[in-house]
Amino acid sequence: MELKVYINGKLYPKEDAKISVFDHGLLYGDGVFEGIRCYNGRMFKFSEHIDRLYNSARAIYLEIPMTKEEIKNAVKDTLDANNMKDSYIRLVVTRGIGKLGLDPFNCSKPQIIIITDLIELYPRELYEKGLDAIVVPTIRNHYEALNPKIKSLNYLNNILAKIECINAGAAEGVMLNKDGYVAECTGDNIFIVEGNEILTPPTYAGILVGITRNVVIDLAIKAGMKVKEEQLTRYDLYIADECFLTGTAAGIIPVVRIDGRKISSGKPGNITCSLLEKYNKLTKLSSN
Ligand code: PXG
Repeated sequence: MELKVYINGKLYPKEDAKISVFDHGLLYGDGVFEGIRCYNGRMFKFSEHIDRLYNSARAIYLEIPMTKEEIKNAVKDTLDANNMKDSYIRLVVTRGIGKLGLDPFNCSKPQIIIITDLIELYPRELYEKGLDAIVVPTIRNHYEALNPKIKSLNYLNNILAKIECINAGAAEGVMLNKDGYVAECTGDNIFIVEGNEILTPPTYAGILVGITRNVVIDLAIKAGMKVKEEQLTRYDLYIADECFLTGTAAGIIPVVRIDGRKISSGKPGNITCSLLEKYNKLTKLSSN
């Protein structure tokens, strides 16, 4: 069956799902998005993703012409139309069609796009073996320039970092912030383990406040583990006992090497594996 894509209330076959070349989403990266998972017919942290979408939109002065409930129903209808139980959902809101020129106020109406497809960010075996990361030269956007809390269509900052890590032969790139502290990876948040403490950069480090990050913090606290949001340096990464990344597409993935230095024994750590197991259980049981 051919994939159907939702655009502004209608479903189109994949080949006919098109947006104008005058859409400011294309011309200027002017818009916002979410990546959401549906596991076995159950939406995972749906409200959290929808809330973040609306917050991103508000931050860029974009009014989404649908209620949160309407958007949720549109996502469910698109999944049904595609007969999909396990899916990666890409929900995009663009500024809409306008004239050439930056002015967003001449754009007619935001375009709402829902793609329900599959995504595999990292090969399966990396979940068992762990991945190699490097600290990339490109720093994360300054939060007073384009706040990383906004999940905008402007991903060049992260794409440049991705190019740098791929060129260096690494699977992921750790991005520092303007002060030289660890921020996050190109499409994932970062955690380290030191002794019995789990550490992750605070939101004021200038990061996307990942929904998976929040889920993992909750899981760890519930399991009686100690979690701290703390500014981290490259040194902290190098001497960590364990390291892992979190994100909607990746889930939890272990990191075993950073800038050529082995993390501990070079194998995924016990705390990482235990959190990964808890996370997998939770996604299997997830509901709204
Ligand atoms: N940081 C950045 C910069 C991200 O883009 C995360 C952290 C993790 O956030 P969540 O809420 O997913 O735990 C992200 C997530 C895509 C795609 O379509 C993008 C993300 C996740 C999945 C797919 O390219 N970004």
